[in-house]
Amino acid sequence: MTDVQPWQLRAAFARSLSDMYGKEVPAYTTLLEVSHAVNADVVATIGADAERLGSIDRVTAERHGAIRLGTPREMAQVATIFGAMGMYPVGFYDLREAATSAAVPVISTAFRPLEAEELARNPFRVFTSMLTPSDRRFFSADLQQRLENFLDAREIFPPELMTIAERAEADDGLSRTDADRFLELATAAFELSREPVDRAWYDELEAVSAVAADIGGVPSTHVNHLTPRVLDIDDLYARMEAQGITMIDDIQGPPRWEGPDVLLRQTSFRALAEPRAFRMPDGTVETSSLRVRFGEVEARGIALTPAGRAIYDRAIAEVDERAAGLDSAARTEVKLEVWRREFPTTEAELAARGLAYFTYAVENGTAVPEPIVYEDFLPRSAAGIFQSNLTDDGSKDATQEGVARDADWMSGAIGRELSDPFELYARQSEASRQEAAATLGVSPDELLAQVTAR
Ligand code: OOG
Ligand code: NI
Repeated sequence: MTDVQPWQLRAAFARSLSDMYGKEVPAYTTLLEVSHAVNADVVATIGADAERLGSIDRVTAERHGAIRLGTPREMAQVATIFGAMGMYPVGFYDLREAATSAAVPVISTAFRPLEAEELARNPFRVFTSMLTPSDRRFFSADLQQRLENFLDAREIFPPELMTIAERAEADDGLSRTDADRFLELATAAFELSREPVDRAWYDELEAVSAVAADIGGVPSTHVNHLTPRVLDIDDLYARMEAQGITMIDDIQGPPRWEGPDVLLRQTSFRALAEPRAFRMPDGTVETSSLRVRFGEVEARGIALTPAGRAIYDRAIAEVDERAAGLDSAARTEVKLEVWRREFPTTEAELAARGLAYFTYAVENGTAVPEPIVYEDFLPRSAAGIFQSNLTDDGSKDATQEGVARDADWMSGAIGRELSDPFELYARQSEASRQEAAATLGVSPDELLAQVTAR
């Protein structure tokens, strides 16, 4: 018998990380307070509609984190730690390609719960990136070798944590005592280390890429940011600026508009400079500062099907092209214009054109479509978040051939299957359609025809 189930570990871990981060990064605490105030106001203003994409309890507890690791071994270890909490790798993101200005030599996946029930219990997800030292566009053969030696020698997850995590996965939960120890060790593994940083090594990597230095320049890892969810991100942005916190120029992703919210809108405030000890080449220790942690916030919308996503990708590419060099207000205008041309203004039309995923509730003898919330990330937005928080663009030799990486490679590196986000949404939608059709005594095709005809 286990006392603590995976979802309870996940919820407790999200809380524990959030408490730790709040103590270390005061602006994060401000962000949480403002988020809660915004959410309370939205609920007070629009009532039940505010909960259309998740209960207010879920949204209030909802966070995502971001971490950055160095090696397949570290990825496999973190997969075990997250597996203990019912979180599994979903999707593949190649930020080397998505980043347009700065050198971002990483590929990523996101660990999250897979099933609707588990997501409803606690949707905690962690965007997890992994360095690509063999990519010659960023690293010479010599630097690759020294970087891999450095990474292979470090131990960021203690053996005791790994042992408990393996037990949790095998037993589908933990005893109370093990759970407490697990939470303590797992939280500590993501705290910012106070150990002195080797100045020369850090600087050498930073000249290539600030992200590479953040990952491979230090013997530990840390949470890069934790992101609460808000129901009105434009209001949040204004309130944060009013509090004197400078936000990045844009809200990434779709614009604010009159139609349904789809996918994900995100914004952040700049990395905070924090005092850090450095070991100098002559052996002395000096205090300087590093900007490695920041704050981010997001609003989530409806999950799009591949057809809907194709429209989104096209729209974003068009905005990028037409708005290059424009200021933030002008970019927003272009975005809005493209959106109004490309996206339908109602959920019903999204459903009818097969652009978004829905489940089907049976009410008064008819099926009512309900949107499925997007649980994943967006490569362009992720690259935007990475880049907007770097002080230095680093260097990338575009004449070199990049090393090929894809979902299969990542899955092999982690030693676990990577789920395809589209398949997860499609499965959830299909199961609900079958169930609603059975309840109503019609075929699933008839059900769909009835729903989309309305
Ligand atoms: C991860 C950036 C991606 C998001 O919300 O898209 C991300 C990172 O900076 O390590 O967190
Ligand atoms: Ni993020």
